[in-house]
Amino acid sequence: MKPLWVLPLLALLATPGPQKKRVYEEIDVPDGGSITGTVLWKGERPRIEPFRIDKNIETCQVGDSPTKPSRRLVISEAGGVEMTVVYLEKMAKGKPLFTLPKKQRLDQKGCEYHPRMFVLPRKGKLEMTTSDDTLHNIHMRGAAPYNIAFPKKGMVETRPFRRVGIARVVCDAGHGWMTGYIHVVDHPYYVITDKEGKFQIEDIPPGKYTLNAWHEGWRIVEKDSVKDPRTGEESIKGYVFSDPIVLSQEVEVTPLKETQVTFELSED
Ligand SMILES: [Cu+2]
Repeated sequence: MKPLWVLPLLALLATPGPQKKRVYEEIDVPDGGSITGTVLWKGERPRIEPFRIDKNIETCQVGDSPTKPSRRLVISEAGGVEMTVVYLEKMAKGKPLFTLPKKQRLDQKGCEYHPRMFVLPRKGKLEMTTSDDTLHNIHMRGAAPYNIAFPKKGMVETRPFRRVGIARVVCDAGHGWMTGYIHVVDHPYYVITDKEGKFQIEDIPPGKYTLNAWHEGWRIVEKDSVKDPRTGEESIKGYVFSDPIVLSQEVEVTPLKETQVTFELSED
């Protein structure tokens, strides 16, 4: 019979260690296929209320009206939905991660983020700047913790991104409509739909996959407003928007062929 002290030791050895992190493997993809498609709006187009500008009107205003059209849901004339992130789920291997640009740039111009939606590879860097002579800040929540004030036009700050996930960006300087999304990713099979809602993912190892389309959501759920005690005037500091929407479908990628896919986004 084994001495009693051996038993806990054996139990310890039998216990699986901490879950091994899935590591994306970079390989050659000589027979890769591609997926092309469109994200389309289905049904009646929602009327989206423009944002009221109640601070720094001279910098933030476009045209004559002190409002800003919402950029959260942009539908082309033909019905394509811009700025939707289309990606393959759980990729184990494929083309190199840094086929996505490793260093990217985020500008603040006319009180908007440019671009307001992008995909950054993990361990990539973001150079942030401002073209406005107005105080802004880049305040991130989620996959990155940065909160950087930009009081001076032309100033530049660069930061690394190590965590995979979505970093939501807002400006707390009285520009509640300023929102952006940084998708920090660990594989390169991510694209963003263009103005016509179109996308293309290339060099995919043949096989069956789940393809997702992520949209930020466009409804305003709540307005965070403050009242000036002297004038009684109300100004909006920020908004709470409806949750992002993820559409999924199964796709099969065959060697050197193009697979066509359509996603339909709607009000319900
Ligand atoms: Cu701002």
